[in-house]
Amino acid sequence: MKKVLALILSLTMICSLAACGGASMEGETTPAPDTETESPAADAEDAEPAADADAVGATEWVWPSKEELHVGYSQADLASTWRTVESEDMQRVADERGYKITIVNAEGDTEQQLSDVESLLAQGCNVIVITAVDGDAIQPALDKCKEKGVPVIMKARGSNGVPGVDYVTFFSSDFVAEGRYAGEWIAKACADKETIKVAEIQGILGGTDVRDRSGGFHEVADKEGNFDFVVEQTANFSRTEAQEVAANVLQSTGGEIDAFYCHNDEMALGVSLACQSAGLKINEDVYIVGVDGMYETFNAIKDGTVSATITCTPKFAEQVFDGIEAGIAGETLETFYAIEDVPVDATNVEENYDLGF
Ligand code: GYE
Repeated sequence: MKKVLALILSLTMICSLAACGGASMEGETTPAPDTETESPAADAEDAEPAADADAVGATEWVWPSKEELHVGYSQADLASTWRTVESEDMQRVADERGYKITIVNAEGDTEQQLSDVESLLAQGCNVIVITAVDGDAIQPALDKCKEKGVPVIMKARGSNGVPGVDYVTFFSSDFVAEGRYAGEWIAKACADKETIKVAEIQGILGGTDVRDRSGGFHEVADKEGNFDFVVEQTANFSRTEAQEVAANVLQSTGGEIDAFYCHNDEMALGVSLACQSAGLKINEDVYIVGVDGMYETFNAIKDGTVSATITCTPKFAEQVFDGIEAGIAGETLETFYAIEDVPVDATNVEENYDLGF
């Protein structure tokens, strides 16, 4: 019970990395673990926002009353456990707090997502939450909401637009930090190697998660100076695709890979199968690092078939609804609320097991 409580508390610890002392949702925030990071995008090479709200002029958002609140949630896809849990969590919290919510699924299609947002507006949704398929392609949908002053909250896959202007705020893990954690874990595990041969298996291209998980990882690689990227390829967050990609990489390199960095756990589990079929011993011949913290991955870490993962919980609808309620109450929201992540490997999997999903 204590553990469960600790988990709930740790998941409730969110913070604006930009200004922990500034306007905030009362009682909900705590200092960020990495205060050097200003936004999830700030440290990725190409992630600088084009402008900021002060320069462009902040949008006047029209918040509904609590009684009239009708949230429209545009989910990017439901292709993974992560996304399914994310949507269920949004529905659950809306139900528990007695708010109306309409959830739509773009099935990974950017055009579909634009018409999804239009249809949510047409149905009278007065706060829109978006998990963007693509950080650029979502812009016309943001413009539609802006025209009406309908507040938009980005969730888990962001927008490349300007916070405060194109959308109100972004609730998410800090994907740059996740990439850094993965890079640091691999650098440490391979400390005895002159050159570290790395395969980076990426998620669905176009998402800010992929851009920043890659950006943070490459930041560490550049600093270390001995990462040799044998392959950088997408497997679309899919276990079966990752298994195929890894099988090909292992074949073409004769198994000469020191570490696979996978942008999610599904892919790490697929890569693990490919490595096992190729007769490689995980944690001896090759390291496999994922991101997400699925129970299945935690179990694989215990079995020694995955080396490590960085947690990235899909369950933070509570914080998103706290943000909506704060907006309704007239509070000024920060432009980014980070959900904390933890690197997990065989040394700390037991104590962090409850973070799984
Ligand atoms: O890591 C992955 C999912 O955007 C944070 O998308 C999310 C990622 C998550 O499909 O498993």
